[in-house]
Amino acid sequence: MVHKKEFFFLLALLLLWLLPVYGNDTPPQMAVRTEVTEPLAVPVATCVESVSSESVGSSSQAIALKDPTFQELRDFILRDPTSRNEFVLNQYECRHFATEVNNNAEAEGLRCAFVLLCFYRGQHAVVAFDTTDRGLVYIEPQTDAAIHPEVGGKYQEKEIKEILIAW
Ligand SMILES: [Ca+2]
Repeated sequence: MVHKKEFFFLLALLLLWLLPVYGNDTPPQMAVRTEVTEPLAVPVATCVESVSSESVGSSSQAIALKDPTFQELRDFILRDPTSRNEFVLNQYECRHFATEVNNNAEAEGLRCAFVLLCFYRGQHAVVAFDTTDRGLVYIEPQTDAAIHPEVGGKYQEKEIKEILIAW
């Protein structure tokens, strides 16, 4: 009898000791799993949402803009008043001419690029259009002239190191 009692007592103790161990062991594992899956799921969902909403915005903008023919570019640039603005040092310079032509062209639905001709010292801002019949045409927005800048070539007597085009 004593042996049986002791046996059951020990068995009960053992069960009491084991149960909390198992009880404690499983929830942290589950908690770790949920912690791992949840952060993964959330950014993916956020990315999909933000990408789709951004692409809707940019694609609807892209539809509104078109590449001009050379004639359409010519008509626009001769009509555009930007080149009549006065160059004012440190106030209204090449980058302002280029920005204004870019914005005026796109307000009329013509896709226009802001272009930086980078020299070894300094830069010069112009614009460009990807014409449907003559390809990429660079325009000097201070004079409305079509120009032909090339890397390694010269513009206003400075060697062009790099041409950056932002559409
Ligand atoms: Ca643009």
